[in-house]
Amino acid sequence: MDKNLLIMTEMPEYFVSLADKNFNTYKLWLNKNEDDYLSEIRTDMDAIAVMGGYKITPELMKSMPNLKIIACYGVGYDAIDINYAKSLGIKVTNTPEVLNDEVADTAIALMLCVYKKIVDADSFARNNSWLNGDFPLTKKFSGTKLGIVGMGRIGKTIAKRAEAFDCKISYHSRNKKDVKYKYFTDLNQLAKEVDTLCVITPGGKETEKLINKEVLSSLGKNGVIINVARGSVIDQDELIYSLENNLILAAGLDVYTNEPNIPEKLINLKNTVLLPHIASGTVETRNAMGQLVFDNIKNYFENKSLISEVV
Ligand code: NAP
Ligand code: 8YV
Repeated sequence: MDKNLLIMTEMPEYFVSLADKNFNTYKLWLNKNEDDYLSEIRTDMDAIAVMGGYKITPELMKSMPNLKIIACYGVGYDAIDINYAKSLGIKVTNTPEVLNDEVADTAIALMLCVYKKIVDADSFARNNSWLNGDFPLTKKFSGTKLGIVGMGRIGKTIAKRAEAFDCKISYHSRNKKDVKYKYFTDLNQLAKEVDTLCVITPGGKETEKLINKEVLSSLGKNGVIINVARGSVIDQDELIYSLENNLILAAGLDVYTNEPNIPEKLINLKNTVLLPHIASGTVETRNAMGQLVFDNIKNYFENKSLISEVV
């Protein structure tokens, strides 16, 4: 297809090879001077493919007069100025559903790692500390009270898994959902009620610092925070303060406010399990996401309906 696709960021090989076979591809990240390269090609670009965290600003969109579609390699599209794209008639697509299992698996893995101190126990075994005595007893996860903040596609998938652990599940979102779990309109009330608060809302202005000092204090000294949403959803400074002062028990985090930077203080804490934003990061799931990114772009240029347009 004689269309020009700008790939902004390094992407899994599966997608890149599909794109190479079907479009004229322009790979921004391979260029030493990205600004010079962009100025050279920008007016000819018909489409953009981009990893979730990369900002697509109004200035960039405005500088590309032929741009018709931005395909985001992720379900969260908070880094793209959607309203501005709409105002220019540029379509935006994302990758919902295909990563639900993966992200839910990661959320549960974080819960188990936090409660059962799996990462510490691994280090303990490797450095032969066992020779000096047994690993300290940990905390049972099965049967605990789990509060899910954001009962959407992934939230429901997390709940399904947590049911198998006999967790008592409740949730908060702006609207009540058609699910059997207990609904809390008030996030603070939910935090007071549960052992673990698992955050899986979208990012962006609407949810910025939704988990604030008050919510952390409601969760209390035995409470655990799991964040597989976006770093922006939690007030990171307040989270660090609460962890340092044992105002909450522990946190399992996949996301941070200024990725890929993780604050030194979080790294040094003993009551955190930290992942480098890998919740959807398996070959199988990233390939499925890549296929969806590709199919959306292809459909657009074949005048077929988009599979997952952000509306
Ligand atoms: P979704 O189906 O749209 O679900 C989002 C949920 O959040 C809905 O239940 C929504 O319900 C709720 N929500 C939205 N705004 C809210 C607010 N201000 N306060 C409380 N609840 C709010 O999205 P999804 O597919 O499950 O994905 C959720 C997010 O997970 C993505 O947007 C992305 O940021 C993140 N994610 C992270 C990773 C990772 O690698 N760590 C991977 C995939 C996704 P209401 O509209 O009723 O409030
Ligand atoms: C991706 C994500 O790792 O889907 C999302 O919202 O955060 C992750 O699946 C990220 O978008 C990078 O492409």
